Amino acid sequence: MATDAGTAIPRFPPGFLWGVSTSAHQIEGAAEKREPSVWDVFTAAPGRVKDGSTAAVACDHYHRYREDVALLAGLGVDAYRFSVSWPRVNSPGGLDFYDRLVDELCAAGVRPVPTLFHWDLPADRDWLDRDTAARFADHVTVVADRLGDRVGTWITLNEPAEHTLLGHALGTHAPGRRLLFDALPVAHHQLLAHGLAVRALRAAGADGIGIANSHGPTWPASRDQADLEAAGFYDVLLNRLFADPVVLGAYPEGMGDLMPGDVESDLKVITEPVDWYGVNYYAPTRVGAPQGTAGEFGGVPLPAELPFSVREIEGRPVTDFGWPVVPEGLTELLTGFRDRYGDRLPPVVITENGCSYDGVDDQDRIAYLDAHVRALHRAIEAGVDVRGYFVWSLMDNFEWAEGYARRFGLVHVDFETLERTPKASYHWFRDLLRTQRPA
Ligand code: GBH
Repeated sequence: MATDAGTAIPRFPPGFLWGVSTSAHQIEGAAEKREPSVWDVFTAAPGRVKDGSTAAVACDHYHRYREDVALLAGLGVDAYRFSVSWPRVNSPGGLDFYDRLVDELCAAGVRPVPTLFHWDLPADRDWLDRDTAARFADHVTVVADRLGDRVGTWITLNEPAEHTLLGHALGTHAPGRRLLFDALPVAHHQLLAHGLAVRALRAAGADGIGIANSHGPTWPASRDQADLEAAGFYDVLLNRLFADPVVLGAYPEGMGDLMPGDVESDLKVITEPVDWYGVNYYAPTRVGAPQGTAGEFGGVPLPAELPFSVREIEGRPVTDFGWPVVPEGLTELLTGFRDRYGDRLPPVVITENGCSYDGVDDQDRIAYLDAHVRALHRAIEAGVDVRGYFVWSLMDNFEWAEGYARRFGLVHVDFETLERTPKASYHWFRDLLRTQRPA
């Protein structure tokens, strides 16, 4: 795979931001010190998470954040993307934790990049309610007022597409609803929440605002009309439905009619200008017309009644999760974005990229990351304005419906002892960052 291995990774532009990502529910633990989230309710029911686990303790980052910030400092990253748990902020003293974390990061010379929603909605809220968008903006104001003196870079939402699809359309993530296309209001209300959050952050004096959307190229299964149409529809649902409203202030054709409320006036909020656009990239998806089975989305079986089917991408290595390794998909995605959105596309930051593999001597993860960093550089050479790259994830953590079985970390976590052990990929990334810095 890594055909360039051995030659040095090219130099990225000056000021390029190198970082790693995590999210609150996946690492913090200390569940007793926060209000419940939809994920606590979801994982309490049997059969929802593969290994039957919950995130009650997870990596116990809540108590071990100093050790984790030391790992970040040892890695030499410019920035750390974490998320602020809304249910924790709702609990007495909850915001104090993020206050301490931000202080620790600043003292270590690591830029804090908080995400204000990464799927752990307070258990008494619901994205089917329009009001949740306004309540989210209130939460954002509370956090910005407290952390804004030290935080200059903000992310409103993480992957509203996945939260809609997995949480509300297919039911394999919290809150576990299986609404299929009736889940679309969840997408609209999150996008509205994003726009209101941008306004709340500006009102609190913030700049450096972005969103982290999940994207990947859609590859038609063939040139047949039926496959092209099915792939086009999939691309609308997973990519354009979340990028077009933010970047262009419009839904893809036909989709606005399916959304609730005064969509035209909401779009003016949703397209409130951002300073940069975050892309989480894992793999492309090959899509064709419906057939007997609809295939899988990230390991989740899709219902056969969908108007498309996901096909296997053959001839590629796959990660432990079964996702194909396609680094050039990242170049293709970014040049495609530039071609589609032109001057309206804000500078791009890769807010997540990574893979699940077991083991501490994780040469396969090094090969994946090496190839994707090179693919990213090719997009920059092709003229795409990319300003940063964040690896998912700093450490192994609670991988949602997969529990602790999938390991994405640069740092290994023993979930019995909670001991952290840097993997080979941690040392590889540290060395890459050293060579990227001016001497
Ligand atoms: C992200 O989700 C989340 O933000 C993060 O919390 C999570 O831990 C991380 O990624 C790892 O899962 O089946 O080959 O077509 C990304 C989830 C990634 C799921 C791409 C679907 C399709 C791959 N998506 N995946 S494939």
